Amino acid sequence: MMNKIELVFDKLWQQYTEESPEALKIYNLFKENGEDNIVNDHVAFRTFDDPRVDVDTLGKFFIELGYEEKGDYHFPVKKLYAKHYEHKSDATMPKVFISHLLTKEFSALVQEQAKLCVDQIATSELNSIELLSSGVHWDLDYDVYQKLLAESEYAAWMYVFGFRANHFTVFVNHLKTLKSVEEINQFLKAKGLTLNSSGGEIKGTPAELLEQSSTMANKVPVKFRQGTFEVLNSYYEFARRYPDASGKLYTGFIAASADKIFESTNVK
Ligand code: OOG
Ligand code: NI
Repeated sequence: MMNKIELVFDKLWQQYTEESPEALKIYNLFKENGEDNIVNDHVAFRTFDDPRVDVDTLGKFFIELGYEEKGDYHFPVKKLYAKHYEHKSDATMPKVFISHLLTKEFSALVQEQAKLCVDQIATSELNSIELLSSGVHWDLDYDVYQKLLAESEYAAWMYVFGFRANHFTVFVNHLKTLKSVEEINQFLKAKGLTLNSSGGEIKGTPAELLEQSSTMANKVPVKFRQGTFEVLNSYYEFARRYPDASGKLYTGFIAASADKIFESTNVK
């Protein structure tokens, strides 16, 4: 029997793998390679800074499930802010990384669009954890998408995909056959997959206690008012953690690395 939290993550995983089939393909490649215990390091969400849906508002759903706030992160160039959450007592539960777009630092168009999007969400949906996998609540317009894209890749992604897990992350420490991020990267490239190479294929170092890599998001067809267009959807991430001086595995995130991981959904 799955508990409440497991049910929430299971639903998010089903949605993620349906909407991002490449993640499921990689998961299955790992299984075929002998990995029978693929553990998630973290699950990431994106949102707008509108107080009805911002980081703290989504974070509250996890706090109600026994999570607590741990670290926060600033991304001044991308104009994003994020927090990470960890389960208070069950270390096997994935960490949660939630970021939001600082809409006020963008044009009136971005601010108005973000507000229009959130205005479409019913109050009952705003108050339910189901919001996390509720997708878009608004009609998609390709011109709006392109205008948002011109200002922020993140804003455009959020407009097209809305509320869902942006990505799941394999916890490399728990793998048996692929023991390092480097080995995973070689494995994926040999299978013809494309990695995010912004800032190098491996983000972070053992000295920083966290190494990460990710695939580039793959394109999926999306229906807009004007017709169907291909849009970059989502990626899969791999994280290896190292123990700190006290011997405890580092559980935080590195803003400089995360900054590059965000670019896994970049069009350009
Ligand atoms: C999140 C990017 C950052 C990490 O693990 O550093 C991240 C996103 O693309 O929404 O996931
Ligand atoms: Ni991540």
